[in-house]
Order: sequence, then structure tokens, then C-alpha cells
Amino acid sequence: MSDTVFKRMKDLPSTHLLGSGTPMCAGCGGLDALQEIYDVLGSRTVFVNAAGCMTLLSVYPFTPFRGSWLYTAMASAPAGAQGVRDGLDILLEQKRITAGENLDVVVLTGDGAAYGMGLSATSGAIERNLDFIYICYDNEGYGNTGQQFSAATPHAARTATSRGPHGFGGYKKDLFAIWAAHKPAYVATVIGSDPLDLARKIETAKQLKGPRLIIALAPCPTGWDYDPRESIDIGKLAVKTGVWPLKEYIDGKVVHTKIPRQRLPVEQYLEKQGRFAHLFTPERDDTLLQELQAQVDRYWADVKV
Ligand SMILES: Cc1ncc(C[n+]2csc(CCOP(=O)(O)OP(=O)(O)O)c2C)c(N)n1
Ligand code: SF4
Ligand SMILES: [Mg+2]
Repeated sequence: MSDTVFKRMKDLPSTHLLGSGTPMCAGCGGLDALQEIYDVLGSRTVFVNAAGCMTLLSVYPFTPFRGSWLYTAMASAPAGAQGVRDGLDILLEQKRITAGENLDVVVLTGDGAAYGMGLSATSGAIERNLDFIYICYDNEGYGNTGQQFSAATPHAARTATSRGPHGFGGYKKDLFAIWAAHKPAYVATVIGSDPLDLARKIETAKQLKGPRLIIALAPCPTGWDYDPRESIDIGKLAVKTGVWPLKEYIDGKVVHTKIPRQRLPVEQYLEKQGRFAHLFTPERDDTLLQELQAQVDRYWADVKV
């Protein structure tokens, strides 16, 4: 992480969820998506959270949510969700709560937990057909600890642990496909900058039973190194360049909910972010830029419309 990023982080004004006194970075795309998701989910929700930026929303005994909040170890949120669901089911069976008092169990984690550390617990929970929604806000790195690379970091992005001339050498894991391979009830990608698409998908997820995943790309001014005012534009560019396909898996089929028919060049998305600055200065890295564009082109060439 560069000194500029830290300086910017220090100078940022704070924003709050539902009156919480907990400071988050201005322009946080994860918080933006969470606000929109929470609007649809409503207060009859128990959040089960693994360590990450959103953990800072709830500082015992306070939470900005109207519902409940349970904090778990990083790899264990789906196991925690199992315990909460089982507890609610027992209360229902014993008629100690009514169906109207039942709660939705919602795992909320970053990509570090969802794509990596918690994947084994997630796979087990899906196999057990656990009735839960998993929300992953994907800021493509371990944001809370200074943006080290995670299994969701895109190729060539600079992170605190991939500072070399070509950035991160690995490739972003396809969490959507990993979940879909388990044949769960629902999987969807969303982004806060497209609130209508997001709201419809959360409504759909809410109506279903069983394991359901929502992955929200979360533009992160602090970790991606850009001005917080650009968050919405960067989110829109992620969709318009085809970098972040908006899609859902339901009834065994994958459907793209927004198809960018005239895709913008990927570099319009990359050039706005300091984490990709080495692709443009001190001189253009045409090889890497072409590779990144080709990766996106290959994806869309396989999409049947
Ligand atoms: C087992 C374990 N290793 C490391 C940590 C330290 N840690 C706390 S938050 C965090 C980053 C989590 O990244 P992610 O899930 O992507 O959420 P984000 O911070 O980006 O919101 C890490 C590594 C931890 N809490 N537990
Ligand atoms: S580091 Fe990124 S994800 Fe974390 S609070 Fe700041 S903007 Fe949001
Ligand atoms: Mg993260």
C-alpha cells in the first residue's frame, strides 16, 4: 500500500450505516452494496460475520442493524450460520416462536473469507442444504489488514503483497462457478452502482430456500487507490467493460441479466485505479493490457445470448 493511499485514508470523512458511529472509508463500494441489500432484506435478519471491513460496523454492544449480529472466526461463518439456523428451527418446532417471528440467516463476509479461508465450511454448508444467504462483498483483497492479495485479486493488480513491476501474478478465482457446481438454490453477482438489478436479485434470493450466494463487486477507494468520488463510475465501468458480468444461476441455468453489447475497452476501467497505474506509467505495458482485454473477450465469446 502506497503512502498516498494511507494519507488519503487518514483524511477521509466517515460515512455511517443507519446512524452507526463506526467510521468506514468514504466511497466504500461494499458499504454501498450492503445498504442496498439491507433495504431489501429488512430487519428480520441475523447477520453472521467473519472478520473484515464490515466487522467494524458492529462494536459490542452496538450495531447499526435492526436485526442481530454474530461474529465468527474467519473460516467459520457458514458453520456459525448452521448453529443459528438450527437454533431457530428448534424454537419453531417447539412453537416458542411463530413462523412470523422466524429470521433469515445471512452470512456476510469479504472475499478473503468467501473465496479462500471459509470455502471449506461453505462447501459443507451447501452440501447440507443449509437454508441461508451468503453475501460476499468483494473488494478483491484483504482490505481490513491493508489490501494484501486474496484469491479474488485480479491478474496484474498491485496489492500490499504483490508490489512487483507486473502486480499480482495469479488470477481471480471463479467463486460463482464454484458455488454453481454445488447446485445450490441461487447464485448471483451484483454491484451497488446498479441498484435495480441488485434489488431484484435480493428479492429473488429472499423468496427461495436453501443455500444462496450474492457476490457484490465492491469498489474500494482505499485498497484500489482512487478518489472516493469515483466509486459509482468505477462500478459502472466494471459492468460496461465486461469485467464484472451481472448474472444469476437459478434452476440449474446461468442467465446474464445485463449484457454490455458495445463493451468499452477494459483499460477505461483500469486507468482510473492506482492499483493498475504500472500498466500505463512510466510506459504502457501493452502485453499485459492486451492479456487483460483478451481475458474479458474470451469470457464474453462463450456467453450464449
Ligand atoms: C484466521 C485469520 N487470519 C487472519 C485474520 C486477520 N484478518 C482480519 S480481517 C482480514 C482481512 C479479511 O479480508 P476479506 O475477507 O476480503 O474482508 P475485507 O477486509 O476485505 O473486508 C484478515 C486477514 C483473521 N482475523 N483470522
Ligand atoms: S478498505 Fe475498502 S472495503 Fe474496507 S471500508 Fe475502506 S473502502 Fe470499504
Ligand atoms: Mg476483501
